Amino acid sequence: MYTLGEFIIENRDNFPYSTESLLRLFSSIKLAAKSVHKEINKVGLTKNIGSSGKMNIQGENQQKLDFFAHKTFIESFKHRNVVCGIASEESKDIIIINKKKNTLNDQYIVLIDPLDGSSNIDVNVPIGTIFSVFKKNYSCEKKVTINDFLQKGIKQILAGYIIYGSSTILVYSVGNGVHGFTLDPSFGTFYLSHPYISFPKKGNIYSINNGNYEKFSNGIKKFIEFCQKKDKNNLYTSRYIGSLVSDFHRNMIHGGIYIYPKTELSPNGKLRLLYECNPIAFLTEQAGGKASNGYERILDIKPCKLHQRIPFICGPKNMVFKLEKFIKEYE
Ligand code: P6P
Repeated sequence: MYTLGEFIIENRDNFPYSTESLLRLFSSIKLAAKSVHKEINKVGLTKNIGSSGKMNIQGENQQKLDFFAHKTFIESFKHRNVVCGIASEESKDIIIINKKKNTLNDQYIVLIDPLDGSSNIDVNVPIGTIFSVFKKNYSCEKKVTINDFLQKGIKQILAGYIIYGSSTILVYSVGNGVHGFTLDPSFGTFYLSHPYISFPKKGNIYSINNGNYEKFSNGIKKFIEFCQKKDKNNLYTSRYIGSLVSDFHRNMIHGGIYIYPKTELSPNGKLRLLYECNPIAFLTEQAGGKASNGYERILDIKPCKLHQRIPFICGPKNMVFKLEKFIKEYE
């Protein structure tokens, strides 16, 4: 079985930048992921359960483990001399990492949701870390600025997530398919377990928070009605965990659409473009699917703010096309 490092080296011709820099990036990600995995697996026995008592930049109640994961990933990225700037859901502003002397020329920008779905921690529902990586936009010599973070999603060089569930799986793509690696905790090693993951041609799962039904636009309501139509050929089923990484991981493997649309109360939806939608959209397309805001491709959208929200739809092409058609017809 390939380890993650062996797989990267084996497939180095499919990565347009230096393999050493990619290995360094993953060395940070793996180290932090193992530390977060360890903490999550015993959270009921440690002081890390529950709320930190603080609100994050999003005005959401920050869980203690949110901050632990944020700190762990930031520290891990700081010590590999390949990341020059980080944006995190848990930090209002960008975090600039000053270049050290033995730094590789390649300098990367990382955007991260350290622990997505963290409100599920104390009820033992799977949660995840989502990461998105770009090359520093402007010349390496220039100081990192916010513009290095506001790049279109199509320019990501690496995107992925770690899902902390019945097993801990690191899923990523560098633009050559989507691959999953399962952590063997006894060795502390990630082994290739899901090579070339792709959406099944026909999906039958739809994931949306039906509690917001009355606040949805007509196009979304029509799609839900279509999925619920009383018809012997209607094979759709609703699955919604309320943890993006878990809902997406299941839908990518079993075949389903994930929808977090705008509502009357949240005209831009809830999910953040830079460190939730862009990386998941990148993986979606690499797995043969489609990701949009209902009108345009997520990866083509030019970000304007670090924490901007956007309506988000991702899944098998035929299901996303179907929903976009309802939106066009009934909006
Ligand atoms: P709601 C978690 O807070 C999150 O950002 C995603 O992981 C999840 O899919 C969504 O919000 C759930 O939001 O409004 O349905 O509870």
